[in-house]
Amino acid sequence: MRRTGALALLGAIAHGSLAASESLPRGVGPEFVKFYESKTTFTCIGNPSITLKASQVNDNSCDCPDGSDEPGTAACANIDPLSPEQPLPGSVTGTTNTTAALPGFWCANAGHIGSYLPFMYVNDGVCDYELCCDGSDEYAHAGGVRCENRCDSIGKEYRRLEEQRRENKERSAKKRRTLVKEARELRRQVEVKIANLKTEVRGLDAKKAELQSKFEEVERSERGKVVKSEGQGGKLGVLVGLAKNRVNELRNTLDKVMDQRDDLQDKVDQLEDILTKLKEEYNPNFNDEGVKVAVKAWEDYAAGQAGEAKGDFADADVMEVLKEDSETSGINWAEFETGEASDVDVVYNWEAYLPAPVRDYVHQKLNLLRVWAIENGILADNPTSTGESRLVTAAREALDSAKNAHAVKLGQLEEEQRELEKDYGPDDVFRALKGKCVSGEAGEYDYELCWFDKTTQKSRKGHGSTNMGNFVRIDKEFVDEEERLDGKGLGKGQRLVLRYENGQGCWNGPNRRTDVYLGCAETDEVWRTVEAEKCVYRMEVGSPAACEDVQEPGVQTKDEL
Ligand code: MAN
Repeated sequence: MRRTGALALLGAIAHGSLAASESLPRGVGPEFVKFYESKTTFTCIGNPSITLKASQVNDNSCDCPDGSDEPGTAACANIDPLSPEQPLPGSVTGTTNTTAALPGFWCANAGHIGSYLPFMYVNDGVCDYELCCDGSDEYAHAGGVRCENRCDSIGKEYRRLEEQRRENKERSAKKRRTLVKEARELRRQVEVKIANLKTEVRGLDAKKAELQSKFEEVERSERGKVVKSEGQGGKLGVLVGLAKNRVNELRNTLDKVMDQRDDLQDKVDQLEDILTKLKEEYNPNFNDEGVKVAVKAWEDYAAGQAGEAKGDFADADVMEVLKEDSETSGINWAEFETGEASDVDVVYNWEAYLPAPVRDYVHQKLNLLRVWAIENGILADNPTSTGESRLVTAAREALDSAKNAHAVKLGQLEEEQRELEKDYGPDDVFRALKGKCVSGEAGEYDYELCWFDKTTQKSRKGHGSTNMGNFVRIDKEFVDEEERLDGKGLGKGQRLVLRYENGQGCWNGPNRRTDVYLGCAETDEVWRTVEAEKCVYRMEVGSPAACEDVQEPGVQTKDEL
């Protein structure tokens, strides 16, 4: 079996190629026929100054520096591009340091596909069916080898596989067309969303502007009103303010009295301890009248204390009284401070009883008058920062919420616009895959690719999962890999590569990243994942989205009709 790499280098020539005719020297490929037509002489292809006799062609002696006089033997094999590095040590002819004019020995392979075989394999005693199914490379039967022509069966199998590949390609292309259709619909939906959001944003723009001018107008017109301060709001409001202050004062005083009481109790306890000790430790035999009187007095005091009912109020009750007033304890002052119209509000509210057009007119006129009075120093202006009227507050809050709603919608609009402009590959096809994931196992891990989101490594031993990168962009790269029989490979050519970067940090290294190479397949599938270098992963993934559309030119699909 020969090096399969030779396949790539030689390249197959199309079906139905011109087979070397009887009169042509052996091994001449169709595109070189013109150099070998003369019956008398031969001119070296790469060295036209050298002309040989026709009999020197294929005489098993390398006469042309480019090897073109030996298209059908291995005599010039050492200048074959697949030969070892040149010039070979000890090369006698000195012709080895040249470029070969011919790509190899031409096997016509009738019934299959003609191809070139490296000269060094001509008559080497091995049948090279991979490239030379007709066995013509072993025409000299070196070592008694006879290579039968197998082109019929090899060609048949090849065509069967080709047909299978073509059908697969067609099915994949069909799936791709479906994906493109889905992507188009998704794009349309985003466009509709954008249009709607634009309308909403315009509406909110207008509303914001309207509320802005309303707020400014209200603020201007309210400047003339009596402004609230704590406890205002008519007589009741004033009373509430005073009562709240008074209660706070009493609470503070009670707090201080409780502290004093606790200090005094400590002192009493200390004195009682001293007297108890005196009673227990004095010597009654010393007839000290003063001590005896003191002890007797202490005993009377102690007896009286024991009989006395404790008139103490419970400390818990006092603590309850000392607690700050709030919604849940004491008095909820807020109930009295808000919700009640001020005397001034009442005056203003009389307008509400007027018919609407009159009310607006009167309100406007009065306000204008009031503003005029303020502006001309007749009425006092009231700083809004300390006591904003409820009307102004309401107008400001309405404006703020319109501003917020506007900002939120604008954010959504910008996000959708970004989404629309995102690169989803040729024909926008990958838009249809967004949000979907596909996974496959390798070694001790499951590897998951979430399209346009992230790649993840999941331990099958239950050690959790690791982010291997977040999607950044689509690139293209040229790959050159052998075709695989199961079709699950990248093959050769320009391939789309999805870059996922900035994943979880690698111990003592950079953040993990993944290059996702895409190949054409009928279904989404992770073919293989390898850790090319530490924490740098390479995934090979098949997807119909990565296929070329093999639709014949001029043939319209049902969708397009
Ligand atoms: C984990 C896995 C490996 C990686 C090492 C780096 O074991 O994510 O793929 O090489 O961490 O420490």
